[in-house]
Amino acid sequence: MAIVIIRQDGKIPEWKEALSAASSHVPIYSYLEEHPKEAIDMALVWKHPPGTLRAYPNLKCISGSGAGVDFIFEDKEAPLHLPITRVVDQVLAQDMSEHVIGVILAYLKNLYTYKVDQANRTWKPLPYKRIEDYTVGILGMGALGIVLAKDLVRFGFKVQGWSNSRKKVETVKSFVGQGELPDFLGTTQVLVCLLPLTQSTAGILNKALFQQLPKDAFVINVARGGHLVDEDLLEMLDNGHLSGAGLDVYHKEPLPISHPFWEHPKIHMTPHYASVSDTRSVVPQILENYRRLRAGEPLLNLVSKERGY
Ligand code: NDP
Ligand code: OXD
Repeated sequence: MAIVIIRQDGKIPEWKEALSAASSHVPIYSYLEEHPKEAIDMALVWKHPPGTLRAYPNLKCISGSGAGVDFIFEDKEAPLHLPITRVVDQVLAQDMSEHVIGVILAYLKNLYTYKVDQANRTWKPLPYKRIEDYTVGILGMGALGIVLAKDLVRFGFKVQGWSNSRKKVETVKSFVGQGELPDFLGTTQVLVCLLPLTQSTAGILNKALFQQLPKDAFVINVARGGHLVDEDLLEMLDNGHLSGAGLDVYHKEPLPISHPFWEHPKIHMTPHYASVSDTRSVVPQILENYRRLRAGEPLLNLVSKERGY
């Protein structure tokens, strides 16, 4: 019985230390060190190299160490018949909410423009926008979207959300399914994508969707690069329909240096770091799931194979 950590972002020591500190009796290994493959029953993964999970003949659970699990489904060699779990965490949700609110406020108060003006030594006061005049529409009202919606309401925004199932969040209008998407889009001035990347949501941020937003809408994608059709965004920014975009995620990460997003004046980029699993906060749910796995009890935060999230 043991857990292996598989990730390529240099954070294995941090995760190993946090897991070991919280549980002295479960052996924790990095996939890069010598370790007994037959002893591994849980793999804690984040963008693992495809195929690496095949090394573990007694694996019983794939534990994603972030909220999104699209990278697990993309690994065609992964044992997808095993239970897959993901992270649902209040700190992750709060960090995401703070990031998105920061991007929206920077847009409403012209902070992106003033940064450029400062670099050019230009003094040019601009009319700013008020929170009370803005409706934020959130695509994806799950663990992250709902926390964001509640925070935006507290700030004084009008807020609406779109999801598969109807949500009841005070003063937040709930839209469901393809049938209600046009009405949702027609009244959304700032669109935030917080959907999981699945077969039904890939490429959803496309020209047809953007055209249904009011003129001058601002788009924020903090979900996955695969949601966005890059050329469609560029076209809708350049023809003046959209006023700007805040992007945290990209088809290829790091974004290749030749990509047009880097130099686009209406695109404001961050490097997929809107919200990051905090080991202190997340480790207890990983170890609780490990205990449940060993005890044959139902796992927390199970991913649905049918829905892909
Ligand atoms: P959840 O699974 O909790 O929520 C997903 C939401 O999307 C649900 O409300 C779900 O509806 C809705 N949804 C899914 N598919 C559809 C569809 N086809 N049509 C309409 N609604 C749909 O996910 P989280 O909130 O935890 O995370 C969302 C995503 O955010 C992650 O998958 C990840 O990609 C991204 N993320 C990005 C980070 C970053 O730093 N940039 C950090 C963390 C996460 P319903 O509720 O009815 O099921
Ligand atoms: C996640 C992420 O899905 O960091 O948790 O993108």
